[in-house]
Amino acid sequence: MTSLRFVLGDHLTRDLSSLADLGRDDVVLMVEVAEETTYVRHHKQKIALVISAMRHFAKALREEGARVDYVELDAPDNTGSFVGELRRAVARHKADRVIVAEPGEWRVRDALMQAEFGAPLEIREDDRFFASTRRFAQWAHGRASYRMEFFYRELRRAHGVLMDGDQPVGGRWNFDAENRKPPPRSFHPDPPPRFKPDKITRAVLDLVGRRFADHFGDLEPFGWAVTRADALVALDAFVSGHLPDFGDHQDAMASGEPFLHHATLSPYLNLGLLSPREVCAAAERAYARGEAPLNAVEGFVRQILGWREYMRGLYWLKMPDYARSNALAATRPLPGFYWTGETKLACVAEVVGQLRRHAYAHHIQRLMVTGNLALIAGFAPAEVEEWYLAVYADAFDWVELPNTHGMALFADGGLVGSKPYAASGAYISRMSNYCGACAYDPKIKSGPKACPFNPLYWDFLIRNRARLAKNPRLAMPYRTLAAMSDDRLYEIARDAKSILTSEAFAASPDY
Ligand code: FAD
Ligand code: DLZ
Ligand code: SF4
Repeated sequence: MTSLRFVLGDHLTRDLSSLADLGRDDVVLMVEVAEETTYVRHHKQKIALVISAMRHFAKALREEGARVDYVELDAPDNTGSFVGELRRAVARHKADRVIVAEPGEWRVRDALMQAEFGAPLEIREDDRFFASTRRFAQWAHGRASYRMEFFYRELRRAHGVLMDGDQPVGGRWNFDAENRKPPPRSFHPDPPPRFKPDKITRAVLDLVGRRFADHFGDLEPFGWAVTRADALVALDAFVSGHLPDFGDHQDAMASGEPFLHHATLSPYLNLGLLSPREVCAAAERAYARGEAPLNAVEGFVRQILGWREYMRGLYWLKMPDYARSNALAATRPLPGFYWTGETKLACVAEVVGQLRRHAYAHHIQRLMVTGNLALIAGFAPAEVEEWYLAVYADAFDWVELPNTHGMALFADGGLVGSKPYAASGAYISRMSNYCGACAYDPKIKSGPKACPFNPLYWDFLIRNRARLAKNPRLAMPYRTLAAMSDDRLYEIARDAKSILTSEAFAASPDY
């Protein structure tokens, strides 16, 4: 009996369910395929990260004695798709079954389930998460709304994370209110560790440079960890160097400082090089030893045990219809500057420039700069989502989609968030130092010098009045709007129209 253990590029974990009972006659199949590298035009560093991590994982399996069949992108007979490569491999090894852990994307799971390979397919639960998709569905069943906070509390209780008996450590579940401080005047935390490319990574960098030269972003310098050992070094560096300060300035942004006290561990978690359990356990240990305060540790655990699990549960509960919803009927094409970074909006230029260099931006940059602009300007969700999926090293559909579609764009009509994260320039000005170097002024409300976020914010509320005015969390801005003079309303409409129809906001034909 030979079973083919199919390991996907984001399943790089030795204790994966599909590898748990790996037998001597079994073959582990890993494939680099054109379809995955080009279904969106991924950042060059993301392709290099995934492929190099795959090659290192295959090497580690071989060193352990496993039979590994690894198909490289340039292999002459490579069919370019998961289904094509599975068919070839079943025939090559005369396999009598194929075993795979649940793919992370609906697209891939659907393709595998629809296809014939010449052997039956067994899909096993991806048990690297705290909660199975079934558990989330049970929790969601019969609820009128799915609030992350309640799912998070349930998981903390179930897994005993930051618990004191049946009560939360410190007597509170949530320390968010302490985690919203603006950036201090001088804010230059150490950047995360970078790892020198070895021979395997160098070969991958050559491959990516050759085949994906027209994709977004700089390929080098490339400093991501591509092995579990190096990802563990990154985890240690975060826990000792940044976790203590993680909470206080979690929402702050600073020019020239992409990482601040954020973990930059999401690519490693999403690829499987680190497990969410070990990352949360490391944070809890730091708290127990008195090395990090509770607001920081709870804030960090909330991101992983809370948001990450919740987003995955919601994705699998609602797909595939979820991706097609467009609750605010947003249809404008994405402007070319999301790709080029060439814009007078200093905050957007900063984030896109940083993405080009690092394939990384932190949560508030994603939500309140590029996400907020896309929301209030009304860019089409599918185009915005393609952008987020392409430009981030950590982007995989199951986590990118609910964050973009739900949290940032409110395209799901309020499943993820109870109100849209729409904000004027005042928010960005308070939480960053970007505005000082901008051609616009966040304090000016109308006219050519006004920060574009200002008229667009009010125009968004006016455009969506019928959909949003009854939302109790938006009562205050709608009251402000109701008290505005006709002249002020005219200015808002005039300025928003002039921004949205300007050449600067046109879609780029190159993308
Ligand atoms: P930290 O701020 O240090 O947080 C620690 C960890 O918590 C992260 O590594 C991540 O695993 C987890 N986490 C934090 N927030 C979230 C969240 N909202 N959802 C899921 N996990 C979370 N995250 C991705 O992993 N992939 C994506 O493609 C992705 N796309 C996003 C798109 C938008 C529009 C928004 C608003 C958020 C998106 N996020 C995504 C969530 C979050 O921004 C990133 O996980 C985080 O910025 C990664 O950087 P970090 O490791 O430094 O995170
Ligand atoms: C993102 C990605 C890329 C760029 N390339 C590959 C690949 O060549 N082979 C592979 O197995 N996986 C790759 N991936 C990750 C897949 O897209 C990911 O496994 C699916 O999105 C399912 O979650
Ligand atoms: Fe961004 Fe407006 Fe500030 Fe310029 S003034 S950096 S556009 S928020």
